[in-house]
Amino acid sequence: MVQKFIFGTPFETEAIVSQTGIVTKDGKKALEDGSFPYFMIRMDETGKEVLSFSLKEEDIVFGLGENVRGMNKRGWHYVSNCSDDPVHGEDKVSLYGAHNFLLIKGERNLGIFIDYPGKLLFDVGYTHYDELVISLEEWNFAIYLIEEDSLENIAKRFREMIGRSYIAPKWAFGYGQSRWSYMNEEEIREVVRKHRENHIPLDSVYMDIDYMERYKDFTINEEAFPNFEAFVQEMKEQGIHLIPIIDAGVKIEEGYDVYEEGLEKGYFCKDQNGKEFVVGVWPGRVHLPDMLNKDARKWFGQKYDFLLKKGIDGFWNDMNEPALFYSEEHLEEVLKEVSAMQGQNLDLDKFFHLKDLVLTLSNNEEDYKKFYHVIDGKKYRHDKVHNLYGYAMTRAAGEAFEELEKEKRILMFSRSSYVGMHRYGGIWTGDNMANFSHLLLYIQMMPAVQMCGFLYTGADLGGFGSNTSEELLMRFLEFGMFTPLMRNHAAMGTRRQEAYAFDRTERFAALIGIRYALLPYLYSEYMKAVIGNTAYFAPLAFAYPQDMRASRVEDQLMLGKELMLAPVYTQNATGRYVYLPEDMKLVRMRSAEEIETEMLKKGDHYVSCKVDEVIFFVRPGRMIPLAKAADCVEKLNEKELTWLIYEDDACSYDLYSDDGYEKTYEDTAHLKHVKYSQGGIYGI
Ligand code: MIG
Repeated sequence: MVQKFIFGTPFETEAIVSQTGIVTKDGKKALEDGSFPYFMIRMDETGKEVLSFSLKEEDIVFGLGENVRGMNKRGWHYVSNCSDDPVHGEDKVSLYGAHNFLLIKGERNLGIFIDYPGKLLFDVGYTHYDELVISLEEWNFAIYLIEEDSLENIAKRFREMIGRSYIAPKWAFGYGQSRWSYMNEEEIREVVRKHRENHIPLDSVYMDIDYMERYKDFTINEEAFPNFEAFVQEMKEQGIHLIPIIDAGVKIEEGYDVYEEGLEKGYFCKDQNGKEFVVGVWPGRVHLPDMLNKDARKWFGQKYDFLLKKGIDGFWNDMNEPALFYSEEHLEEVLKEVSAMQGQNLDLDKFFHLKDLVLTLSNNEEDYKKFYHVIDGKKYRHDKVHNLYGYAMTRAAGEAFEELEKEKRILMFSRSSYVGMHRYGGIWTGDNMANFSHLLLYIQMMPAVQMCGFLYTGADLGGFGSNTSEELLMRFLEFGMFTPLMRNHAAMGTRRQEAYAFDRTERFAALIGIRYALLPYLYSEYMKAVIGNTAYFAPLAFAYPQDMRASRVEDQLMLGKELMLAPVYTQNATGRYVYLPEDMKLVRMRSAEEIETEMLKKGDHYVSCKVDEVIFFVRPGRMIPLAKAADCVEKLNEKELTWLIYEDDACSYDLYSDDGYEKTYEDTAHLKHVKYSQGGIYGI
């Protein structure tokens, strides 16, 4: 059962696309007549009304998508406020996304979704351990309460409400190499050559901001890429897809068509006086396209055609929180104050004031209140709808692709997001660092992000913002090989971290080869999860709700109905403790061919896992297909599969397979029921 309570006049975010079967009530009235369940309204310390939910000692709170801390969000507070913050410490409260979905496992399970595009606080037992507090800037929102017979079914019901998740092309399940920045064709050629020479599988190379002419969207630096179209083609012939980045801001420059058109049509965000708002990002001064305005969105989406026409079939959308290095207005203020300090004796107070002052330049809250959107003829101040910007940018692209590429799937993922964007693209988890703790964060984030419909996801493997190590990259890959997006990405200036950059290149080749062996299974699970609104990754509580120990496990997760993963995420480990909620078969892979298995009993085990091995567990009655490793997805032989089977009793698997480009997703011909019994495989 789903109940929707409306308070005030909510902004239509289009997060929810199916209202079927949802009982809608007026929130205020429901409060008065006592039909608003679970929550109380109380005043907070500042005298503001907040929603309060009382938590029992044993309640677990899952959800909140892309966020810091564990799978169980209890004991910390989180603010939905899409932020460009590259330091994902435990002390943070906001990352790049706003995913206002909670899933409470308690005496009665409950799903909660708050549809509200502005800033929103979730205090999940942080101020008071027994209270969940939800606090909004304005009381214009809808709250959905979802009750079903299991956690799994609540999550499924929510996914039905928010609509089918974006479907990536199959090649985008191959391994991708990225680095900010590969400066020109030659560098990219070399990356590809080194992968191929070392038999490290590779399907894509990402192009960061340096492919553009001075960071201008929808341009190509012709010195670095003199014949871009031919280069795209050359790469295709080697099985490589080039994936350019697109930034939110449009450079202010006379003669630059995107700027001039946007200006002429009035498609950029304006200040309160109706003048185009100026902020600084990569290209220097830019305007922000009003992605929330239908016409502007359509216009911006069509711009991707510039690259589609050159043979490009994938993109990543960046800086769309939107990130602001500075606003012209505030920069002026700061510069004035700073120059007034010249020649002064800066004592402690003055010096720190100067330091703090400069820090107020980027992503300043006040700046987000200085520009406006025009949506269906009405003006909205940006901060009121802030969390929708990345969503709208990706929607611009997604809607354009449907029109421009009717037959073909286009890869698209974004940094910033809100629930609803999952229909147009996936997400990557932004600027992590090369820390073991960020590997754990990644493991913990995946089920939460996927509950919100973002199935095509992954983190920067190896870590983005600092120097990685051979060991850390291997461990990252050993979990990353299970995530739909598997991309190695690093920041400019960091140690090189391509799979051939370390001593044990053959071991990297073998590990990445395992991804390709697993690919028929992973792709099948992804497609079934998208079509059936089921979980690809899930916390153990979904599969073993009665097992309180399993429900509280923070470093293992379920993949489909078949596997449990228990990645190693600590330095110098040669194994780890694993909790098995039931008997399982341990699988240890050293390469696509070197596979070792062992039957293990329910309970605790110490399982060895060397730095260059991957382990996972198969559940009773289940089996999964394996292919041979290949250089790229196109070369994967999906006709000759072998099967990894739980044990010698009857096992079965529903295998989804299609050509990976077409859009006939729901054609039942793609699904085969495969059975194992008495030594034989049937149904394939
Ligand atoms: O301010 O384009 O998260 O993946 O490499 C940094 C350069 C801008 C942030 C993205 C990162 C990308 C980088 N971008």
